[in-house]
Amino acid sequence: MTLERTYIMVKPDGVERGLVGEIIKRFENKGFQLVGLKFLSPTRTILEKHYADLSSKPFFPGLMTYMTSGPVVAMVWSGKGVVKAGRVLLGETNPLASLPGTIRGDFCIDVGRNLCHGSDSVENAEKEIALWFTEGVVSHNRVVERLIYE
Ligand code: RTP
Repeated sequence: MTLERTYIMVKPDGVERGLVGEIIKRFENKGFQLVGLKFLSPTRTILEKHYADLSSKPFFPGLMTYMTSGPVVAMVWSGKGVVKAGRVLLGETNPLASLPGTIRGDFCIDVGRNLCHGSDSVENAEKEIALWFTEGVVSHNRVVERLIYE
C-alpha cells in the first residue's frame, strides 16, 4: 500500500480563533498520521510561491494581507488517500457551500477567512511539502497501523 502525504495549514484566523487543536483532532480521529508540524509567521516570499497560480486573481492582494496577518501552523499528514480525504475533512473553499461536519462547514463563513489550506493533488502536495518543510519530515512506523489498515 502506498501512503500519500498532504500539506495542511491552519491559517492565521484558525490560529487566532483557537481552532488548531480542533483541526488536528479531526485528522487524528480519522486515523491519519502527523509527520510534520511547525508554528511560523510566513513571509511574503514563501506565500507568493505557495499561491503562485493565484497571483493574477483580484483577491490576491487581500489573500496576502490575510495570510501575513499572523502565524500559521504548517503540517504534513500521511495516510491512504490523505490528499483527497484531507480536502473532504476541510470542506469546500467557500465555507457557506461546506456541509456541517466539515471543518469549514462547522466553523466559518467567508471564503477569505476559511481557516485552513489543504493540497489539491498528490503532485502539488509534494511541491508544497518541499516548499514549507525544507528540513524534511519525521519518518516513524506507528504501532497502531494494523488497527487502521487491513
Ligand atoms: P486552499 O488552497 O486555501 O486550500 O484553497 P483552495 O485550493 O480550496 O482554493 P484556491 O482557489 O486555491 O484559493 C486559495 C485561497 O484563496 C482565498 N480565496 N479567496 N475572495 C475570493 O474570491 C477568494 N477565492 C479564494 C481562500 O482563502 C482560498 O482558500
